[in-house]
Amino acid sequence: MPVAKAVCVLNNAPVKGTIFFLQESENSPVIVTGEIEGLAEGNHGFHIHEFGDNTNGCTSAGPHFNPLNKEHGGPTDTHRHVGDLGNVVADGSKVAKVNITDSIISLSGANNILGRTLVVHADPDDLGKGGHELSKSTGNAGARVACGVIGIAKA
Ligand SMILES: [Cu+2]
Ligand SMILES: [Zn+2]
Repeated sequence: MPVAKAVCVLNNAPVKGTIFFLQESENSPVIVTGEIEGLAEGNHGFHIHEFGDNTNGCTSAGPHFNPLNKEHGGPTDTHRHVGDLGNVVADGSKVAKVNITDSIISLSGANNILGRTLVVHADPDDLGKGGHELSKSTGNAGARVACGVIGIAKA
């Protein structure tokens, strides 16, 4: 597989941003970069959800992308959903700079995220460790404040 590139536009005022995905070859990690503005200062859950369906807003994206049927976790945990990318952190100017390298998501094969939805949440993802009834399914990250379908990027 040659270099694969994907892109996701988030646009749900005041939350706006563009996130890029780059994978050098089939078995390389995916490098996730970009910037999101309009977020309250602090941590915000950042996940790939199963469906690329926004017919009823971000709700239609369904649960976290979880082809291996595992419990929710943090990006470095063995037990995680494929879609679990942890948190992005917004600074005092409401901007989150994203720079994540992840070896579980892919732009091809069984863990392919193309055509699925990237979601940014209102609250921090507790990475499965918060002891809340939702910790092991969603990280208790709260409302979906912005989302977008991940598409093939122009080379
Ligand atoms: Cu999510
Ligand atoms: Zn999850």
